[in-house]
Amino acid sequence: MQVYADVQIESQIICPGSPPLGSDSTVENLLKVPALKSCGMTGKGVKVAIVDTGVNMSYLNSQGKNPGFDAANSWKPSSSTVVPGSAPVDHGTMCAFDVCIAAPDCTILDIALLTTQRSGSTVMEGFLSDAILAYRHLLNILATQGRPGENKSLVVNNSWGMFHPSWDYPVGHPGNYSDNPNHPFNQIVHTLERAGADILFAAGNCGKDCPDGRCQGITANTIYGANSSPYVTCVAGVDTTKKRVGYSAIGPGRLTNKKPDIAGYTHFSGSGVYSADGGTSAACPVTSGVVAAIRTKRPLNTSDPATSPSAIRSLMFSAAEDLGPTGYDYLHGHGVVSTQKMIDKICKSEVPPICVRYPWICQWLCRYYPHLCTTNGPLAGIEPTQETDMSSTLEKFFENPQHDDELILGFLAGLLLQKSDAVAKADNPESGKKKDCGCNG
Ligand SMILES: [Ca+2]
Repeated sequence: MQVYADVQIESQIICPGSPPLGSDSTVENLLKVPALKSCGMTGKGVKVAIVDTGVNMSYLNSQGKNPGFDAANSWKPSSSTVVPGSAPVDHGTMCAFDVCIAAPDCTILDIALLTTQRSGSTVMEGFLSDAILAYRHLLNILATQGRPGENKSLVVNNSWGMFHPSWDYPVGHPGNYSDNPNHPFNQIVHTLERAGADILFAAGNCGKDCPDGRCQGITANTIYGANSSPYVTCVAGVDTTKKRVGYSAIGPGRLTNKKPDIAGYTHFSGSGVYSADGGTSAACPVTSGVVAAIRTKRPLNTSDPATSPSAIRSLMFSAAEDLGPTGYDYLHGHGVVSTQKMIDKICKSEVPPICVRYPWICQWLCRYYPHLCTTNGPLAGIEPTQETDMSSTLEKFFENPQHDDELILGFLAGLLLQKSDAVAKADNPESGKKKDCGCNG
């Protein structure tokens, strides 16, 4: 019986090789993607760099994902033969697919760093030399003056990390990466964040319940180097029932204690690249997609601190749904990524409450006063009604005697505005022209 009970417990936790649990549609529902979309949070105009094995855009299209592709700003290491955007279907294509769950209209930059052939004295050394070049390239993109009105936001997805301390110089060695904030790659990560990029890293797959084989049994303090930088969002993994997957790395992190920061959904059937979009490798781009969706409405403006990467991180962390022990914990960070509070904060707060409750009142206002509904107007984002006859709307209004005072006042205000405008036009048909005061002969 004891053995049976153990098997039952084991079967409830997702491990490497477990079958997928749920699909990308499940994740779409969990992230309230339709609500994001109706608010215009689709990632449109937002660049998302997939720092990975390369992306295959036509495969993404065949899977129903049609993000933009920025070939000019894509990049590959000099030792690589991959063609950005046309890479063999692999890990990077899975990541791009998962970004598109919450940000279907984003623009993908293929940064094919993981195809590097460069070697060094340690597993990490040669790789990190190219990682620095990749990040320098991303810095140049942020430094380039965009067109007026262009969304300058850049989200950087990193579903990679080192698996074992033997891949690195020992802690204390001047070349050490894992614990050394002064390592040039850790430094450039900070520089890129200061320049305005939202950088996300996977927490890694060395969680103690069922670590990836490459962890070689090391499951404590496995969030190494940039994955644990204070300037990035470090993403743990939960399944589509919000249960932590057994391989998701547990904090604390090496460079900063409180890692991971947040959990993303993983181990679902999605891109079709593998049987499951798994690992913290999938949790990370799912979360990057949410950041890209936010950035549609909160584009980077380097002179506005409310749009800084740290402000976006705070927003994400405060909106997360707490899991496990109350408050921040080393298994889930602040909890699983959640969009509801962001939808409330970013979408609804931009619109007066009366318009949220009774959109048609404001749609009529926009019909008569389009200037109220332009980008900077108090009713920005509301589309004017296409109706020409208000009487049916009026009838509908009076058919319901249950209206509260707020609604009645709002409705009256709308009618009065319409009325006063009509009166002004009738009284002075020339009001649109410059008046002749007759005072200067
Ligand atoms: Ca918690």
